[in-house]
Amino acid sequence: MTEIGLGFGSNVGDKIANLNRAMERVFTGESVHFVAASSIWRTAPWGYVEQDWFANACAVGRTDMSPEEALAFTQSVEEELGREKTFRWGPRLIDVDILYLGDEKVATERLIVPHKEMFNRAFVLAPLAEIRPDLVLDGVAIRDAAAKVDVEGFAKLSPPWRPRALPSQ
Ligand code: PH2
Ligand code: MG
Ligand code: MG
Repeated sequence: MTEIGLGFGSNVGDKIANLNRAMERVFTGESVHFVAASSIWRTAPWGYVEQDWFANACAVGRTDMSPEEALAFTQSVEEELGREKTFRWGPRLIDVDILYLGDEKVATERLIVPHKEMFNRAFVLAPLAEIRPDLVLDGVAIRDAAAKVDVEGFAKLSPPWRPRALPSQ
């Protein structure tokens, strides 16, 4: 099994509930075993700024999925939650992005791993630095990358998602 890092975002509807539902869906079942989740953050919209603020979180788990399988899986979670197509960087009910998958390097039309833009995105780096500060991707530690980005308007909104306790026997 290798570690998978995932980024979650939502700026439509009940944003916090959407992130919690997505993490529930990702970590229930055999595909990805839960390791850790960040707090849920309020973040300023990036890219296309004329839209509502986002709720963002990151989580890590362990998986045997290939990059392509992981992409199909994250897309199925987005579909199940009711994501509809908008435009690039536009409003979305749920976005589940693969940030990294072990030390896999993928660059196809459909998928780039590690996530190409994550080092420019405070809404990924701030939550990821809570749970994986020492992780080094492309030669840069997440802690150092997170220290350099602008987190103006960011705030922690909600504690980390966690798996339900198993019912006691
Ligand atoms: N996602 C985008 C575009 N802009 N801004 C924030 N703050 N958070 C996001 O998750 C986000 C964004 C497209 O994926
Ligand atoms: Mg996406
Ligand atoms: Mg995204």
